[in-house]
Amino acid sequence: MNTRRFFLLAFAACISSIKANSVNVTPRMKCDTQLCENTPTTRGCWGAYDLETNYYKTAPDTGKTVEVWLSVQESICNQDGYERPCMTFNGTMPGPSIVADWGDRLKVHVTNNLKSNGTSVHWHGVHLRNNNQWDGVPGVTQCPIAPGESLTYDFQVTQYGTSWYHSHFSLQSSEGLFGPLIFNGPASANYDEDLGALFLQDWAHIPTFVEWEAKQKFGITAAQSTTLINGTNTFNCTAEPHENCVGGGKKFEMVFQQGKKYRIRLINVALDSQFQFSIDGHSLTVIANDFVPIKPYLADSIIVNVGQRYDVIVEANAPPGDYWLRGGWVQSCQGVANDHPESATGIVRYNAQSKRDPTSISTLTGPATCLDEPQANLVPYLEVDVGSITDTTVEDINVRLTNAALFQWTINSSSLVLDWGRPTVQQIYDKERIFPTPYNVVKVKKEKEEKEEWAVLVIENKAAAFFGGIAHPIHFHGHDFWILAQESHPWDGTSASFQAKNPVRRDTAVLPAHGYLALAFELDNPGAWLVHCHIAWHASMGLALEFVESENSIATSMGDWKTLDDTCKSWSAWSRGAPYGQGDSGI
Ligand SMILES: *[C@@H]1O[C@H](CO)[C@@H](O)[C@H](O)[C@H]1NC(C)=O
Ligand SMILES: *[C@@H]1O[C@H](CO)[C@@H](O)[C@H](O)[C@H]1NC(C)=O
Ligand SMILES: *[C@@H]1O[C@H](CO)[C@@H](O)[C@H](O)[C@H]1NC(C)=O
Ligand SMILES: *[C@@H]1O[C@H](CO)[C@@H](O)[C@H](O)[C@H]1NC(C)=O
Ligand SMILES: *[C@@H]1O[C@H](CO)[C@@H](O)[C@H](O)[C@H]1NC(C)=O
Ligand SMILES: [Cu+2]
Repeated sequence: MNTRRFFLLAFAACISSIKANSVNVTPRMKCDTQLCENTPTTRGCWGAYDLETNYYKTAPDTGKTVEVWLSVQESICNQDGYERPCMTFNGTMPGPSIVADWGDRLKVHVTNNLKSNGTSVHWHGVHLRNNNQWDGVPGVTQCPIAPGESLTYDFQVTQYGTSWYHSHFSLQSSEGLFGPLIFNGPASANYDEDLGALFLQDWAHIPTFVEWEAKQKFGITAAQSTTLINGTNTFNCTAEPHENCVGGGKKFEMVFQQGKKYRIRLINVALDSQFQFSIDGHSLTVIANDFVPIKPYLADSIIVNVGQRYDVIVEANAPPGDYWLRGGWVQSCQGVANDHPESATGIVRYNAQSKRDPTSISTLTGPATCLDEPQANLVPYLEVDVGSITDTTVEDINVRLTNAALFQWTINSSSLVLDWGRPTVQQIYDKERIFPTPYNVVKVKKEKEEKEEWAVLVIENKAAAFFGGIAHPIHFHGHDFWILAQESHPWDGTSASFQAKNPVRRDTAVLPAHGYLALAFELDNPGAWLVHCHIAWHASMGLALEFVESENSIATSMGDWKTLDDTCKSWSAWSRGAPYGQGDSGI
């Protein structure tokens, strides 16, 4: 594109963003300044916008719509040479990449082609400003999509960076229902090529719904069978023969060209595993955590907890050869050993024709405790301080056994259980003011509508020592959070430890064992937003709450009620004769 045409296009986009900004925020007037194109040497640029743009307050509107069709279906997966039934988007795991530009509108038509499960799709980390009904949580923002039915998710992309979409229906995402969700935008360091998503994943050789039966009874049992790197790996059938172990798995491979800088988007989509990512002989320049660009820092390896993303740049500056890429299990998070820790590898080659196994070695040691990357490293590029706090919620996490001797996680003694057929937003629309206790609803609202106000959630990890090794990756819907404190010791009940000046900001962070996590978020998005542990077993065992934010504004901020009703009617008709009942919290 020539410069003049680019200028005109960007200028038009800039003007239209002032008129038609659906984020309901003040657009940034940058139209008069020099426009700057995003190139390998100017990655901070984005036309009339850039890395300095406060994306919580303003966003481009490209006028462009990206439309995608997804089929949710039963499949047979052979990711590592071991065949098993699974569930996929369009027959592949990971599912198709969804890629849009910052400021695009995204329309995703989802059809449920499963025989015996409902489904829903969640856009992990996406704010969905004033668009709560597209958050994809059955029992909170919608009824499940019944088999044979379709639902169109439709929202504006106001953020940029790396994430994933996944089913939020029970344990389905661990059955294979996830895929890359990439929003192009500026970056805080330069690179030549974007290699896209790189998924870190654990994988069992039996269906998750079967495993679940045992998990509920015994709590912590063995880890998943193996790990996959971007959906693929090998498995040794000689060591564990089985008729389904048919072979054909292969290692993930990536080809580097000497001297080039590559952007890789790491995403942990595991059921319950934390990974340490590294590439032998190479260092990583970390440029973003979740959807938040950070001041670049250099690392030999990076710890990625479930639901988290890190964008890294790797320079191909090692002597040409073959190198192991590692996504090893963090044993201090696991509590139990994985049988094949050495197998969590892929290969980086400098010569695409090479077939050799690398001989490179790693001298890295795993961390002794289950934590996030050091807070001091994760400095947001766009500096935003926490504003005036008008609401504080304190919640204690614990674990208990039900009368049927099944494990449940609790938040202030209440374990989440949703009714898929009666989502929170529908109750709000029907003006029910009191929600069922197991919905774990916490109401938050502003004192003065016109003011900027913030809320705080302090989560204390009170689980007894027997379960005490366990940290929980806590994920927020509808918001980024600002980490006021993240400590491995009990909270003193005061704000003395809180850091409000441009603290770490993201949408998924670890609640340390025996410790606490204090999170601030701006009250700028009316809706029913789930907050939950992203370990799938724990979410199924009820480790979640819902913020009902600015309740009186929710109905008006969500235009389309007919779709919600239609989805619920179809679900209600189908579920009466459904072969299976709800076997967990619902999420
Ligand atoms: C997914 O499959 C449907 C048909 O089932 C097809 O129409 C659609 O284009 C596919 N989507 C993608 C992203 O490949
Ligand atoms: C979903 O389908 C699986 C079989 O694939 C079954 O085990 C599970 O019980 C079903 N869950 C619900 C709630 O329908
Ligand atoms: C990982 O697989 C996805 C397709 O699922 C692909 O788009 C992406 O480029 C792969 N990642 C890398 C780093 O090669
Ligand atoms: C697979 O397992 C068998 C039996 O334990 C062992 O002899 C063999 O070396 C293993 N193969 C590989 C490639 O690790
Ligand atoms: C949860 O329990 C703690 C400790 O008893 C209490 O201080 C807090 O107010 C409770 N939180 C809610 C939302 O009820
Ligand atoms: Cu958890």
